[in-house]
Amino acid sequence: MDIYNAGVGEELAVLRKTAVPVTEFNDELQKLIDIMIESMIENKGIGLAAPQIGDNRRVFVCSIDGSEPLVFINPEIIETSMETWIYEEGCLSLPGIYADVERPERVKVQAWNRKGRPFKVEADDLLSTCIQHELDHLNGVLFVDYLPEKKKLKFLKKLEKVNTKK
Ligand code: GNR
Ligand code: NI
Repeated sequence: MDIYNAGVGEELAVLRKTAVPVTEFNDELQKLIDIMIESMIENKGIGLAAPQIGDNRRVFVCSIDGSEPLVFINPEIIETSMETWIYEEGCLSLPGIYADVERPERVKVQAWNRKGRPFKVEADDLLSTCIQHELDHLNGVLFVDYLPEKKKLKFLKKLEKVNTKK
């Protein structure tokens, strides 16, 4: 499955949309989740959000260490730490672009799993960053949005250039 690229106009438009809550936990949702997990693994990502494969539902998957992926449906951050953590982020939708991003070090998230069961997780460091990065995707936010405007525009222009050459 191809990952949507922020350097392609129509794909960026999809990545910029706010995703909509899941209302039906049916077989079709299970298929979407399986495709997302496959795509994440195939592309060696530690997370993947549905808009990155062109689906507008509030779903993301995460596996920071190759263990059984966590599936988050309709996630909400219910607590964030005052302390922050800086990590050099990348994004499958922004290939070749990496930058330090400062985010809360710890988050508590409430979501539903693929069976439709509610759960809560407390995450820190890399898992916390990954969860926040993926939740941003569901709100149309990309990690470059946290950079100074000039730097952000430079990166987005670079991506556009790479993609018009193809
Ligand atoms: O694979 C990914 N690595 C990563 C590294 C630092 C911070 C966030 C991420 S998520 C990213 C996969 C992706 O684009 N998910 O949306
Ligand atoms: Ni991403």
